[in-house]
Amino acid sequence: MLLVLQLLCIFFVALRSEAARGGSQEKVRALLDNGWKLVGPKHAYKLTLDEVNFSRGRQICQSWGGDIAVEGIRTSPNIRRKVGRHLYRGPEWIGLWVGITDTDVEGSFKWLDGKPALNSDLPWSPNEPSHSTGEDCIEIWGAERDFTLNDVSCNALRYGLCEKLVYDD
Ligand SMILES: *[C@@H]1O[C@H](CO)[C@@H](O)[C@H](O)[C@H]1NC(C)=O
Ligand SMILES: [Ca+2]
Repeated sequence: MLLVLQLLCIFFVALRSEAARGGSQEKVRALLDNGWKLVGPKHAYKLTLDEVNFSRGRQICQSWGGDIAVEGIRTSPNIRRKVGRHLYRGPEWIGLWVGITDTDVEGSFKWLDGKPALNSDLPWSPNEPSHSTGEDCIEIWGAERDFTLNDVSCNALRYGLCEKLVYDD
């Protein structure tokens, strides 16, 4: 009797996890069909179709159910490079908006979720940050510059790097 109960339990647990997996696979397929790319363990990425200013980029990413990239990029510099390789379009002076700004206090960079950007979060290009007047937003430059960072005016036109959490485990 006990054995039968145990077997039934195992059977139902297996069924449930199968259903959960099927559900998230459908979700992932829909994302991929919409041009999102899975990069790294948890997130999907997609660029805005046009070059836009930072706030417009955020609007577009949010309308797609994401935001300008923060969490996945913060996790590891290699994710930054992988995302760049998958999505960067060039030319080299047109980078990708990433979710770090120093709009509040000049020189004090923060992620969009309010966490301070550590030095290790800021692999600058040589001679950057230049802090020219109003360079409060950050772009990821292209392969030519090893996907390093540049501070630039938030009004500049760049591709928004949108990020969406896919696997929340
Ligand atoms: C950003 O661009 C949008 C439209 O492309 C424009 O309406 C808006 O004023 C711009 N924002 C800033 C802060 O320049
Ligand atoms: Ca700069």
